[in-house]
Amino acid sequence: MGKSVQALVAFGANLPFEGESPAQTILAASKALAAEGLSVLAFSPLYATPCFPAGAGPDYVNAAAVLQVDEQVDATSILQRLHRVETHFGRIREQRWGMRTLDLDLVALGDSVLPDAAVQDAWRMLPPGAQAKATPDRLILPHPRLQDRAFVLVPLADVAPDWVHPRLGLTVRQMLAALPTADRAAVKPL
Ligand code: PH2
Ligand code: MG
Ligand code: MG
Repeated sequence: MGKSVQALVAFGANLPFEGESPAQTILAASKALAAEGLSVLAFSPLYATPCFPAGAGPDYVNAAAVLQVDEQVDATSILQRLHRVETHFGRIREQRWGMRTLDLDLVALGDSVLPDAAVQDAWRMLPPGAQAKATPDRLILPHPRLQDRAFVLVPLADVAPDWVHPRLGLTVRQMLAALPTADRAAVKPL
């Protein structure tokens, strides 16, 4: 393997799958990544988090991982592998922000900005009202909502506190500190 980069992956689940709890599914999924050629460098503790948007379903279990991937491997290929693992753990409907047995989100790949800075900026700065309506039809990296979500940043701070957002110039630790205290406090170790 040549040079490698770190992929940051957010794990989420709020429905049981074949009798397994969301927490069990997330732990099993973290082990299943190896079969897709994705090696896990660090895996966070599990957290219980309130569903976003509030009232849209059961509370979630969330976690985060740092994967080591060869720099030759492109983001689309990583995404396909993550989707295969989701399918393996019963992910069926793709209703946006809907309930799910397993959600694996590629939130960042090294310091890549995809498809380009202007498009990442536009999606990141979308006003809240528009966020609920518009869905990007291609992969945007870093994930446009990364900086807003305590359920992503709290676990990410356990495994990649010093990763720097390539557009904001802020570390995970700094983005987390910028969130409302109540958002952070609502993310509880499981
Ligand atoms: N994922 C969503 C929608 N809402 N809420 C929490 N707490 N955690 C999630 O991972 C999550 C969510 C869409 O992927
Ligand atoms: Mg998600
Ligand atoms: Mg997803």
